[in-house]
Amino acid sequence: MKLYTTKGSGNGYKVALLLSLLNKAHERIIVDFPGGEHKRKPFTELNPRSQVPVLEDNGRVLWDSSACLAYVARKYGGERWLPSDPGQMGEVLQWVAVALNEIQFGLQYGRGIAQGRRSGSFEECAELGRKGLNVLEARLKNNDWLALGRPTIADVACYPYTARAPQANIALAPYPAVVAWIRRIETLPGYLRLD
Ligand SMILES: N[C@@H](CCC(=O)N[C@@H](CS)C(=O)NCC(=O)O)C(=O)O
Repeated sequence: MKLYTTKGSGNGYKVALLLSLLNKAHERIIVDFPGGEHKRKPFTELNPRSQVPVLEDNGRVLWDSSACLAYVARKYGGERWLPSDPGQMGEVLQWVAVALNEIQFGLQYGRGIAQGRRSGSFEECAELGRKGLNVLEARLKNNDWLALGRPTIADVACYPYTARAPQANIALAPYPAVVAWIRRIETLPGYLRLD
């Protein structure tokens, strides 16, 4: 299995984290972003969106971290990380939706602006990011995990850019349940360090 990612990509990291939690060997290929490798062939033939992560497994190519997480969880994780029961699957995926909305367009994009890699309104991103953090905090106040009372791809998807919120100049101190959840994820067997 090959995971195409780049240095510092939280989305690539999510997939690497799940593979590590599952103790699943894979080859990590670093795409040269400064050199623009993701914007030209052959990479654009793997992902027409010119983004990492991309996963290649047994001749199948998948792009977008959520699709990669769902694939790895179902193919190699049994019922544990993304169950096949429709209600349980829905419960997990609603949190993956938070990762793809408030966390990506709020915390991830806000971090990009704060670090000078992206243009746009930092305040608008920060506002959206805080909205996401409030939703996580409300859930995690009374629950150790985002869904099903155990770690699932919901936690994996939401973790990296939430943990990196301080790098986006968004303090986590007002969200103590989120901070405790971050520490909980970091003690899972097979946890892969986030840079
Ligand atoms: N929704 C996508 C977002 C992927 C994404 O934003 N990837 C970034 C790296 S973390 C990227 O490749 N950016 C390059 C670009 O958009 O040109 C996912 O979850 O995979």
